[in-house]
This record gives sequence, structure tokens and C-alpha cells, in this order.
Amino acid sequence: MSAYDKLEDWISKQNPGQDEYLQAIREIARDVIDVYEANESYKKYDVLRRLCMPERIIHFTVTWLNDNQEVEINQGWRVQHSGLIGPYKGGLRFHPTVNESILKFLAFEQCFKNALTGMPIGGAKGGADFDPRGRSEAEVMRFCQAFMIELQHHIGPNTDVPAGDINVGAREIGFLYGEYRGIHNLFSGTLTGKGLSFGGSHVRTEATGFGLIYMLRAVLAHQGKKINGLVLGVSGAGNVAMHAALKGIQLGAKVISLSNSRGCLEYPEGFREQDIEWAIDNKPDHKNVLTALQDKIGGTWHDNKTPWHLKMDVALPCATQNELDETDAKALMQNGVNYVLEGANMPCTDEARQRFEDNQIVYVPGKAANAGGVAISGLEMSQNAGFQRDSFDQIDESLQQIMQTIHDQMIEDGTKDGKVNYARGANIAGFRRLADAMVAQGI
Ligand code: NDP
Ligand code: 2IT
Repeated sequence: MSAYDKLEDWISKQNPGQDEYLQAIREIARDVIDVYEANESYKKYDVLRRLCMPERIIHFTVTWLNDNQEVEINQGWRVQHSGLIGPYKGGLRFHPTVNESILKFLAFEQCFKNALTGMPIGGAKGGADFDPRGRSEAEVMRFCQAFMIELQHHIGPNTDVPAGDINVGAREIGFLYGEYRGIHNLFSGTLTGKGLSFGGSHVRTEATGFGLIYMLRAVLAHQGKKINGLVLGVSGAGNVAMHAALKGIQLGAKVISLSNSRGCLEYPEGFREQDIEWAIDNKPDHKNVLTALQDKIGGTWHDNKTPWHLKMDVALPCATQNELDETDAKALMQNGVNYVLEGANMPCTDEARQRFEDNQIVYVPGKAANAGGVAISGLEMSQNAGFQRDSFDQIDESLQQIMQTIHDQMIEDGTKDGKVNYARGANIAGFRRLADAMVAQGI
């Protein structure tokens, strides 16, 4: 049995039925197994198997009252995967599909992503199976408060610092933070993504989407190319998608799609900067921002479709895990796609990723391409710790530098026989940092 097969056998037995978690582990383990095998200390300290196990999983019940004064019950979790290189750090997701496997995969990936930023932040993820769709603001607030009553036992500015993710944006972070502050009588950087008036950082809202485009620019520059005039297909219509679209347009690309769980809005002329700005500003007022955008500017709606059947140079999946499968990968390649950069976490299935790699399509995994969000969270933590605030331009400049540095680490660890494999580079660079910390800290 090869070392990889042995590991695969062991992790499958440890995590039965947890498909997303196993998928995330396999993708990383395949890339790093040779590095592991070649290092006696890594083997002696059994670092690979240990990195595949979360340090702690907290599972709790969230009980709250809806607007009709009826009792509602949800499940909440915090997966604290690794605190090796800093306080646990990662977002909170509220979505009916949330379960332990999804949060475990997200927490695992977060450790490698956070390691790639070069900052002292460990990896975690949390959330609840709460569906905010159709809920009043008062209900969302009460849910956030009830969720925090449980979560607050396990977090703190040097212990675990949550942030946003799907359906957890500035509004929810505000409610969560208010409850935390109320309980602890403490103004601290225990959450990131806070409002600018109470310790939030400039550029945190924009960071993931902007960072994705800065990464695209770095990839293109490495090939001596420019972003101007390229056709970008974006999926999703949330925080990451909208800010990726905005920065893409600002840098001269043409963005031809956005999407949500109901379908895809195609706009072949390319959205204008003011269209996206309008959608960002008006999102809270619209249940379906894409319907509102189409009412305003036109375009073609494809019911129950993703954008991957459209012709584009660059695919930017920015919605959710496994939203781009092998069939989509084939369609994209038939239409001449050259670059796939993941704004979401693990949006490409393993088979899709394999297709891209086999066909020399540049593929940059989420743990590198979307690391801008958590990187600016890291800067929010240090601004909070120092009771100081940097300007928008300073932070935007730092974001560009961080994305360039992550790009360069991937080139360093992912180049073989003159060919660049960004995914391999990201996995090896993140793994080395975590594994070295594990060896140094002993058993
Ligand atoms: P938002 O809640 O702002 O937006 C999510 C978008 O994805 C919405 O358009 C939503 O459509 C769509 N979506 C969600 N679930 C599904 C699904 N099951 N099928 C199809 N579409 C879906 O979240 P974010 O933009 O913050 O997050 C998007 C992705 O980026 C996630 O993978 C997240 O983990 C990742 N990410 C986010 C970071 C951040 O800083 N926010 C940082 C790094 C990664 P609908 O409204 O119809 O559900
Ligand atoms: O997936 C992610 O990197 C996030 N949702 C952001 C995490 C953070 O702590 O800012």
C-alpha cells in the first residue's frame, strides 16, 4: 500500500459519510504526500495524519423565538481545526445546507489559506443550519444573539476570532458583536468584519473579491499578459462575487455574468461599474438583487443555470462548494477558457479540477485566490490590538502585496520542469508552514 493509500484508508474510516471533508483532505494530501515522505521529522511526528484531525469541534443548540413568538431550534457549530500558528480564525456560515462535513472541510482549508497569508492565524470555521431567507431583521438579530450566547464561551481576541461567510455579512457581525460585547463588557477584536464605526477595517468588505482580481492580475503578469479586455464569467451575487466583478471592471475587464441559487444573469455587453455599485448598495433592500438588476439594465436570465455554459476567458466561481463540475469544466474548455480562479471555497469538484490540470488550464485554488478576505481580517485584528486604524489606500496596498506574495509562494513551490501548478504550490507552501510549527511544538 502506498503512503497515500494508507492515509486515504485511515481518513475514510475516521470520517464516514463526510464527503466534502474527505474531498478537501484528498486534494491536499495528494499534493503534499511526497514532501511528507521526504522529511524524517514530518514522519516522526506523524504530521499529516495529525493535520487531518480538527483539534476541537463544538456543537450546540440554538433556541430562539420567531416573530410569532414560536420556539425555533437550530444547530450551531465551531470547528477549531488548528491553533498551531495563531488564534483560530475563520468565518461563520448561516445556510440550511450547513452540516459538520461542510464546516470541517472549510476549517481544514482555512488552516492552509491562513498559513499562506504569512500571518499568525490558525484555522477554524463555524455556523448554523439557520436559513435567513424570508426572516425579518428582528428575527435575524434574535438568532444572532442566541447563537452568540453559546459561541461566546469558546472565542476571544487571542483564542478564536470568527468573521463572516455565506449569509453572514456586516449586519450579522454587528448583531453578533453587540451580544458578545454585552456579555463580556469588553471592547475587543473578537470578531472581524465589524462596522467601520466600531473597530472594523477599511477594505475588509471588498477584500476577498478585490484580492481575487489582484491574484488574477499577478497570474497574468507572470505570463507577461494584462487583464484589459479579458472576458470574466462570475458566479454568485454576494459579497465575493460583487466585489470581484467591480474590481475586474475597474481594471478594464468585461464581466458578463452573475448568478445565484435560482439561475444566472448574462450581460454580454459587460456590466458597467455603476451597475455593480448600485447592486452592492441596494442589496439589503432586495430579496433578489439579480432580478432587481435585470429590471434596471436588462440582460438575459437563465433559470436554474450556472454561468459555465457561456464563453469566457476567465471563470471566477464565487458562490459555493462544488458549484462547477466536470461537465461544466468541459463546456468551459470547449468555449476556450484559459484561467479558473476560485473566489469561493472548493467551488470546483475534484473531477473538474483534474480536467483543468490535465488540459493546462491555469487553476488557482480558493485557499490562495480568496485569501484576501482573511488577510484583511488579520490586519483588522492587529489594528484592534494596537487601537489604531489605517487608511483605505494603505490597506488596499497591503492587500495587493499580500496577494502578490501568495502568488510568488505558489510559483516557488508549484513549479516543476518549467510548468506551474498553482494548486500544488499552494498546498505545499501551506503544508510546510503548518508541519514545521507542529514539529517545533512537539507532541
Ligand atoms: P454571500 O452570502 O454574500 O453570497 C453567496 C452567494 O452565493 C449568493 O449569491 C448565493 O445565492 C450563492 N449561493 C450560496 N449558496 C448557494 C448554493 N447552494 N447554490 C447556488 N448558489 C449559492 O457569501 P460570500 O460572497 O461571502 O461567499 C461566497 C463564497 O466565498 C463562499 O464559498 C465563501 O465560503 C467564500 N469566501 C467568502 C469570504 C468572505 O470574506 N466573505 C472569504 C473567502 C471565501 P442565494 O442568495 O440565491 O443563496
Ligand atoms: O473563507 C474565508 O476565508 C472567510 N470566510 C473569511 C474568514 C475570516 O476570518 O475573515
